[in-house]
Amino acid sequence: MILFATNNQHKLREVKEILPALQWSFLGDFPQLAGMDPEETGETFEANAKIKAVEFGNASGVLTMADDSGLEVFALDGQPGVRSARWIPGSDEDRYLHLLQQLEGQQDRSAQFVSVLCLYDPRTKTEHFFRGEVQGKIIDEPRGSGGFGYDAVFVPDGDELTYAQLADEGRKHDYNHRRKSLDAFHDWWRQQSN
Ligand code: ITT
Repeated sequence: MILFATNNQHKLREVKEILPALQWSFLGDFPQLAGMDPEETGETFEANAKIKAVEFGNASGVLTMADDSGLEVFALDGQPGVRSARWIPGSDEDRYLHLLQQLEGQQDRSAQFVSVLCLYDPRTKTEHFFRGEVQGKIIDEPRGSGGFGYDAVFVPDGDELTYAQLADEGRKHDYNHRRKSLDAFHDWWRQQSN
């Protein structure tokens, strides 16, 4: 059993969809973790994923995985990056509209989504990292209603639809950066069990 430690219900749903065969537990299964929301003080996805995995792992005592993820936009020097969830106050929609505003008149629309998973074992105090990246571009107008975060404005390379439209069609995971980091973890996990 692995605790997937996230307060983000969209991530939780994606993990269940992507790796349904693994025995996951979630924060709601551990009353002692209620209300915990570690401060993400790191400057990298790795550092923040580790902060979350270690804090929840030590508090729960079980094998724990945390995801730190975000959108890096090249014309904005990698912003919003590790600050994707809290770039500006407000809703996901406020944040992606802010992004479109920042990119007004900008020719270079290239961007990438990154997901870094940290798996932490509180018994041995060791951790492992798994990374997934998807390159793509930011479009001018939001499209689609599925998914979350910046999904409505990101089109992965190799497709014409946004992540939100792909999610509407049940196809976001054909690309999903979180699917890639979870695949990397799953390959490693199966090797460990052999
Ligand atoms: P936890 O820390 O509790 O897991 P969080 O939402 O605070 O939840 P992060 O700090 O990792 O998680 O921030 C991730 C943000 O990056 C998320 O809120 C979105 O704005 C963006 N993001 C990550 N993955 C995304 C995806 O698949 N689609 C759209 N936006 C995504």
